[in-house]
Amino acid sequence: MADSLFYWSKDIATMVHAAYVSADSIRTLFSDAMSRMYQQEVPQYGTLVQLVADINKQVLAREPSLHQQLQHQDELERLSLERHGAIRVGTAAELNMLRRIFAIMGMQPVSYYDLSEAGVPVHSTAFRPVDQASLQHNPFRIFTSLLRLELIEDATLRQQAEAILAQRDIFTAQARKLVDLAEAQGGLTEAQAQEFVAEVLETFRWHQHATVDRASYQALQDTHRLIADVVCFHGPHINHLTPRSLDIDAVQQQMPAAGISPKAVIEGPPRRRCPILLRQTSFTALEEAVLFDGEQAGTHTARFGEIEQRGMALTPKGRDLYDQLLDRSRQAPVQPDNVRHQRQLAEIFADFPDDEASLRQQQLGYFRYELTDTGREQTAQGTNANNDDMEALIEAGLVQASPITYEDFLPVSAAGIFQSNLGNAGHEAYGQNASKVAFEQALGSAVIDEFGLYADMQADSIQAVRQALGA
Ligand code: OOG
Ligand code: NI
Repeated sequence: MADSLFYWSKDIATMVHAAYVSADSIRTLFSDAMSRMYQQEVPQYGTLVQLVADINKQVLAREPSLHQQLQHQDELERLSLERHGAIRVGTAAELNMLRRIFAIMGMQPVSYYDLSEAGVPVHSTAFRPVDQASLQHNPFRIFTSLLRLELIEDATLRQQAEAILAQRDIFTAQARKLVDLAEAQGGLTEAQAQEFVAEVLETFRWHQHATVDRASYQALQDTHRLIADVVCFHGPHINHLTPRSLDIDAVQQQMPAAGISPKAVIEGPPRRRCPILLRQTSFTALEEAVLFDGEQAGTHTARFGEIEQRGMALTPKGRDLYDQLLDRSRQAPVQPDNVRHQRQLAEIFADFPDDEASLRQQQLGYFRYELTDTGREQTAQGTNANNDDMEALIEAGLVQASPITYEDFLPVSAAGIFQSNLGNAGHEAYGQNASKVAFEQALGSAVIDEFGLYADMQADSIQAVRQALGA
């Protein structure tokens, strides 16, 4: 009740100030600016974007039905644009401020990911739009990781890292002012939004100057390469951006010819008739010139490019099955290349139903239900279908169901992406270390449960169908 009152009053505030731009359009300003900056900073990423766009075009040309479907969903224009990026921060205060910044862009923290189990000393969330209209408008999200200094065993090094982090402010003074302003007045005007995005962009920019001397960098680097990346720079440089591919296998295969070196395998489920969850691949991080204290020249490896292909969101039951099969595949022999890895994966995933009817009837995936043209005609004529069983209505041709797209991330895949960029200097698991409570404390709010979001979307669509049918 208190919550709904709060939102209600905020809505009113935004209505009164019609001069404020929507959070959705601020997010688009931001994702466009990030894309421009990153292509400039990492030219190889620009090459990847071009390759993805070319292959997307080929796929659309050879699959007219997909072309039509994407056109119907208004997806063509944004097709090859970024879907997500990632950053890593060092302190609770940094994470907390990011939450406030992303909220202004309509991005909420969804899900908790523990990567310590995979030997990466971070835990993470994804800031993303949560409602259908905003996702449709621009689904851009940021996978955000918080370094867990408590996992550094060497106490001296841990204190040193803490001290270095305590000295930096990754936000500009003006960005802080504009966040306060946006919160106080309930929005930003067009000019304020432009300035806000320009100021926030500074946080994600690459800094060639490290904050430490070479020896300190090396000591942190030797503990874990990720720790050096988070601790030794002025800000949490965006470490990758990720456009959407319609044929990730083709991009993986064609990367070398475009002069890009892909990671060994595509993460996630295999190629399927009914795609599920998320498939990802990336090019390995580049070695870039940096200057340590005293202008000592050196290099640092952090930034890369990634692509993703999304499928349907799975229910907890579907996700359990996915996790089981993925586990089985991780126990199988490591394959020497992606083609053989994918073949093995496909064999193991033969146990995962691959037609929409089974996925629906076994409640493995989430679907959006709507009336068919026939269904709409019948309701227009006032015929009440006195059946509210969706499967029966589908059978009768009155209702159709389409998969709800998965908008989140996969911890095992994320760990695979991290690790492909940590070179040989991987780290063993930190043991069972998930600490959602500590993460939420740092964040300053709870993370939203992803399953709840999909379940609500499905339930809302069913409710709308029932209402239309007068059931
Ligand atoms: C984040 C890696 C995870 C994804 O797409 O799963 C990620 C990072 O390297 O900081 O972005
Ligand atoms: Ni990513």
